[in-house]
Amino acid sequence: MASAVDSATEKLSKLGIDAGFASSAPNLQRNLHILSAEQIELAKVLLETRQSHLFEHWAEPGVDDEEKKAFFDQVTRLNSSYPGGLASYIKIARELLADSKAGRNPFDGFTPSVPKGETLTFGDDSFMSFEDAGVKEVRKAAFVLVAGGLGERLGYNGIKVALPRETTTGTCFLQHYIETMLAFQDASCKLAEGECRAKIPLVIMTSDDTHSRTVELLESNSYFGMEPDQVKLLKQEKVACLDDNDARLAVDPRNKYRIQTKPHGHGDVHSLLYSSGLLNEWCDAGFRWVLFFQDTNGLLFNAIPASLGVSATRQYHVNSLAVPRKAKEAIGGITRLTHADGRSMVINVEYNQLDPLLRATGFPDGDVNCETGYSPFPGNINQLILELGPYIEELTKTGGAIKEFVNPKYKDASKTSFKSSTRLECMMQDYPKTLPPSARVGFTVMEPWLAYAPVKNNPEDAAKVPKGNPYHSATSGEMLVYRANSLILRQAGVQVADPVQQVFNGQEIEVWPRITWKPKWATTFKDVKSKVGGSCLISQKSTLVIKGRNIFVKDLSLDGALVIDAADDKEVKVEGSVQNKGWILENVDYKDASVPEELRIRGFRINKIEQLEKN
Ligand code: UGB
Repeated sequence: MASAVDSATEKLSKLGIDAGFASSAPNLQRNLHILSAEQIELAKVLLETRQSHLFEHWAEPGVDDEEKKAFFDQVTRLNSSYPGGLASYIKIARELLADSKAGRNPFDGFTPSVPKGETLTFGDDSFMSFEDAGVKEVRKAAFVLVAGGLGERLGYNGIKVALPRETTTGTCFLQHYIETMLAFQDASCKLAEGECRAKIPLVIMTSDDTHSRTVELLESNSYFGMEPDQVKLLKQEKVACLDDNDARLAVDPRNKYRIQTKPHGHGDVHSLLYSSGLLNEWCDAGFRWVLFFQDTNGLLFNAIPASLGVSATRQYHVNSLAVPRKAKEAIGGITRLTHADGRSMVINVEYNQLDPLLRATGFPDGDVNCETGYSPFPGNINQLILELGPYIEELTKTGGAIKEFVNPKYKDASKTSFKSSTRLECMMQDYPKTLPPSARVGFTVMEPWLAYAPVKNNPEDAAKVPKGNPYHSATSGEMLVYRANSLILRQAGVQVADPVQQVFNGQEIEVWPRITWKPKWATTFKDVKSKVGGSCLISQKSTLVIKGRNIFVKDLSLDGALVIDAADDKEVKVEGSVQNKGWILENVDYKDASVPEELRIRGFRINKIEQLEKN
């Protein structure tokens, strides 16, 4: 024992730490000699921040020593992955918890108003010229997918990016995203002067919940055609849970030698990008934009060329993509907030905060639709386009730290204890909160049918969505892809039949012809227009799958299923009349466990009865 005490005393004196520092935690004091110098320093941080309870149940030296070391491994990770370390996390938590207890509104002093942005109408001249500008720029863009969320609201057991975007071809979200980026890369390079070897980088932010399955999905599919070095994964760490208003770190109920942790939110993406060094690498390689997007919006890339064109033309440092929002829809509202002292910013107000903010600032009805049938505040779809230079400049000041919030569920009105532990959270769209007034912050509003079809709600919750509001379910996620493609073809002159109404998993929805195409066939409206012509007709029960690059559809009359594929260097003309029994949608119940989960959550599966397949 004497030698253990000597070894601890020696380490402490080397560290310049007073031997009495651990007297408030006798169980820790007895174990000091098994810890390394770094671990002792972290122990000191914990005691200084009043966390001695973490050691109350520590056993005598010799018992559970490996667990004690593992505890400090975890503390090391929690400390190094948070800007400013654990001491900073605990300090901020105390401040935010005190504000929350006092009922202080984070928007105190601010009045909301409806901001002005760029509103685009699909297919008109201005849309087309923004698309042209966007395609030129996109080879200078890096894409960042935040995919660390578990998708608790959806309740799906796999990772969300592996879900089929639509089940006609079974292409999963990640495949569709990557193939679209590769199509952008090709189209943009063709417009470059001289030789262009641009490779659009893709970063995927994962978490412990999604990391290994994302790696597996990429590796088992040869990165869906991207070069492996084009794709980088950055894993976010969870943050420590808090048990009370004094920010006492919560002991994990499953292991007394661990701190309980929970996700910190998608806002982590900024500090991870900053610390990875990628931003400077991109800057040195001539990249100009960073585009952020989420895991399951099958229509998001329809909006990218035109909105990137808006960013480039309007010289926006920040451009948030938005769609008209239905009151109470679970998407944030883009709002101008003006402070009594004159400060003003355009920022997302999250869906759970918009109604109370409006009620507190002279709008007694809160979050309601106006005469247009929509909320006057555009809905944030969380696709952000940031200009790289100003982004690096800002992160150099902040280290990528994003203003956090805390949302404790109190046991009662005294607000002294929580129902369960809480933690700090942050959102990527809060990035503009720290920007100086000179920053050019704008937003672009697109039509919802074109740009937004997220998969977030499980069938039961989707069926309860107020009538007229979007379901945000696997059912709507797929059906809206067919609707968007049908409407795009209609605008290009194809006679696409009207949809029929059908009910799947309790959700009444329009069923359009199941039309899909590979991104290499078309990523802009100009592409689509150049590849369809004459007098084409597609009936409601039809399925059309276009897989090749140079496929020209002319004078086609389709009533059934047609699948066309062609090598990239071949030109193919599709014309004439195709009629067959086609592919039929059959209802399945979401509770029917005999059906694979991916299908069950949609409420239908496709019975491929008869088709014409041309290769
Ligand atoms: N995500 C992470 O990568 N890490 C995390 O810790 C958490 C999430 P949700 P929600 O679509 O329009 C957002 O849970 O609550 C990823 C915006 O905040 O789907 O629906 C996750 O994998 C809201 O303003 O977010 O709200 C996913 O890709 C609104 O715009 C993404 O973050 C809404 O999305 C979003 O996670 C929207």
